[in-house]
Amino acid sequence: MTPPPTPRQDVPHGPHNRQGADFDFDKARAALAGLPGNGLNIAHSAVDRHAEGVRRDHVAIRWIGPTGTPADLTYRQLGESTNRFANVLRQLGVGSGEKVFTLLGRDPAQYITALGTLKLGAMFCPLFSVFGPEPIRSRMLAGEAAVLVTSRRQYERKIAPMRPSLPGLAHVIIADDDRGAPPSTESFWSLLDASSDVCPVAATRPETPALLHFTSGTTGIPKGVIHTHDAVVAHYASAVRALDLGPEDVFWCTADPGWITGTCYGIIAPLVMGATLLADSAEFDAVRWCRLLQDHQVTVWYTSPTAIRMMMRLGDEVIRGHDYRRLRFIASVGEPLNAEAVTWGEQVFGTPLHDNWWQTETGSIMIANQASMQPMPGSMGKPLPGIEAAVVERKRGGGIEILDTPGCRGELALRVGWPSMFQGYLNDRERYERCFAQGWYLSGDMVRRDADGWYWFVGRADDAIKSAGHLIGPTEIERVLLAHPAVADAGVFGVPDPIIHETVKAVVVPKPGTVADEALRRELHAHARRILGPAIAPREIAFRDRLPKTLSGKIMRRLLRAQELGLPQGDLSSLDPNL
Ligand code: 6R9
Repeated sequence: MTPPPTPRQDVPHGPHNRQGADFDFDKARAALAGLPGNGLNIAHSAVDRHAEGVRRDHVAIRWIGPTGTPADLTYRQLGESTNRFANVLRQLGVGSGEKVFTLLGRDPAQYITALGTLKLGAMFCPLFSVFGPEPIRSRMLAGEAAVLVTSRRQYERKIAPMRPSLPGLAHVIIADDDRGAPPSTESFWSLLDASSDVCPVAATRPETPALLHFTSGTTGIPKGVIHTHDAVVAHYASAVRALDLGPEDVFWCTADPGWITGTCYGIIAPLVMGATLLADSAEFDAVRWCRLLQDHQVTVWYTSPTAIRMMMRLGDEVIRGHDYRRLRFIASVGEPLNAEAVTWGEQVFGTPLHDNWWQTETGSIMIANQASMQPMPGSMGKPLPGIEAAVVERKRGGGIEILDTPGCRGELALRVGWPSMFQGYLNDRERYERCFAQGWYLSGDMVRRDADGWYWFVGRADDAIKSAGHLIGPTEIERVLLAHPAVADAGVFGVPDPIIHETVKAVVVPKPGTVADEALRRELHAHARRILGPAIAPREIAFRDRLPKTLSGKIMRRLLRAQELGLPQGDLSSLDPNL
């Protein structure tokens, strides 16, 4: 068994919210101040503050490599490596505001790239490494990627063939460069070794753009969500209030940094806190995860309902056979967490699960079963201090009505003005503006608020699919199916799943003269997996003669879904009767 990173005082089991119940945005902002001219920089808050202070020899990142061997990086070492990477970017001619992409997973280079990029004042944009070539290409094009840091395998399989179609991509840097970098690429660790470990942090302001994360809605184009350096104030405050995180914790956020959770809470929040973050390079494996919780003496764990339900399925004996005495707080996000999972967590881990709710657009946790509250199984919780939430109804002629009766149901809205509110959608001002009404941000999620103020998730207002935490836009998948020569039309929607919340189903209309048989189905599965990657490709494909469409020609995915699942069909007034 590996010893814990640094000797710690014993922490009591269960939440204790050491920073006090009154820790809010103002206190977090005051604690992070220190750059000249009221500047604010995420990398300064997360790294330099500690690298130059009393926590410099504390372990910042404990990385578990593919062989299971841990490697530790102290705050001082992280400070030096991120200085070096910022200098590398500067030498490559990358200017502030340019975008540095990663396609990496949980690799030390991911953390160094993220924080080095922010230190320089450039924008960090991580992509899911499970994405297939097309989602990667469309995002890099939309985001005008100047630099990509990736692995040799990802480069050879996905990037090299598409590189001619990405003329703006000036530099590709290979992180696992022990065999040297392939032609037209550079090697991460060699570049790092050759540059200085001294680098002043860029004079960014709270409103300077810092992060670009792509997310999906109903329509085809993935939305590039922009967050500023000010988001760090909310990462910090929410980590105290919703995750009960403190500097002596060993914190494990299991999310991939390609997902906003993996960046904000898998990188930024624990480092801002001065805690130790655990980074596991491997994918989900229930038994190995139990061992990691035990061996690395994880105290706070932030994971997904899908992972919890996959563990539940294995049976209590397997999960119970480990020592979780250090584990005192568990939280989850991304999909609804069913009440059974909350109770199960308490039985096997000795501490309940705390569900919380937020979105790529909100940039940090908004609604939570907070550390100071007894969790309410099945509910997403209550708004964090400084966050004003409401249940609203959109009115026909525009505008909203705020509902306030006990048990009201409607769209979840948040009062504009919290520090991590997104600054815009990349190149889409109009879409951004459509998210707001009368000083409220409209989330697109339907909720219910009970008489005691607890929020309960009802469903999404759009057609986006949530599958194992991935938010998937149906059009992105339909477009890929339509690119197949045998396909005339395609409609994609989510099918409820007890473990991963939803799976992706596609209904395909074959071209006239095409035989809709098992061979075609297999071919379409292979086609979608090759282009989209297995995480978002449809799991099920069905054939039909036609798809239900609106009078304006849009696929009625809701109706298609109802028909396929045998559910009530709802309002059919906009259905084209000729189809
Ligand atoms: C952080 C993240 C956001 C969407 C959101 C909602 C769903 C997130 C949830 C939840 C029920 C919860 N969602 N947390 N649904 N209960 N606790 O997930 O960001 O990928 O942008 O997804 O996920 O539908 O609108 P993102």
